[in-house]
Amino acid sequence: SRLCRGRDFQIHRVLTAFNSAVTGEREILLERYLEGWDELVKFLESLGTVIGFISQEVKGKLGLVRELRRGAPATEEEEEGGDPYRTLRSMMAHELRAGLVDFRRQSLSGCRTLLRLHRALHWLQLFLRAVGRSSAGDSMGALCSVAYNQALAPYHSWLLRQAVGVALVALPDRAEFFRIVCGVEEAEEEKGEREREGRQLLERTVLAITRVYNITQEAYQANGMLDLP
Ligand code: 1Q0
Repeated sequence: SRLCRGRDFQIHRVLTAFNSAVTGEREILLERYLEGWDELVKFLESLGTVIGFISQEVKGKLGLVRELRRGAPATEEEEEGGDPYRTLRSMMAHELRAGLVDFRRQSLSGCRTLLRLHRALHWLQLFLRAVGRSSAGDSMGALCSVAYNQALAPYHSWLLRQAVGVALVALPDRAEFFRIVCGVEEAEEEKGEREREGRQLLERTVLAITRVYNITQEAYQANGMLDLP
């Protein structure tokens, strides 16, 4: 039912995960990064079957990175740090060293897989920022597709772009969106206050996501991996 939508989703868990994903040395801790996505998947799953192919896609990518992580023994050079998939940079170094990154063909590397999530995070950053600045009556579908066209559509086939267009009808409206962000059913007279809190939470989440996005972007750029097939 509509009231149950997003019940398990907690935006503050997204905020905590992405905030704690960044270390003092501007490293991205992969497990925290993936946990941020786990929480976003809960939101997606609450939107129902039309969106199902999107949450399946995200879960598939998350599962793949975790599988690589479980299967990767640290080489001698890496021994000290232990887990080569601990941070984004260590994953990149490890996969480059092990010859797992294919620059010409599609592969199953963590680098190319996480790049897909990274581009999706760009979409999310643009979308949530637009939601935070929206006013009553604005269409979430419209905000969503503006962000999609900018951040993700350039990487998607024509067919997929049509499917995404269809999926957008499953988006909650603005009021419900803020209800999900705030986590509780509000009384009519508390709506203004709730929305103010919701906006603040959104703003902080956008900041956390932006920081993670920028650091990740730098790492991909530094390794010439922004176009990995
Ligand atoms: C709010 C939900 C609307 C989401 C609309 C955004 C469009 C997403 C399009 C996803 C298409 C998935 C189908 C598969 C695509 C792959 O071909 C593609 C490339 O991978 P590959 O292996 O073929 O090279 N994969 C991707 O591009 C990954 C894309 C994943 C998109 C995930 C976006 C979902 C974000 C969800 C978080 C929503 C939470 C918002 C609310 C939080 C605050 C209340």
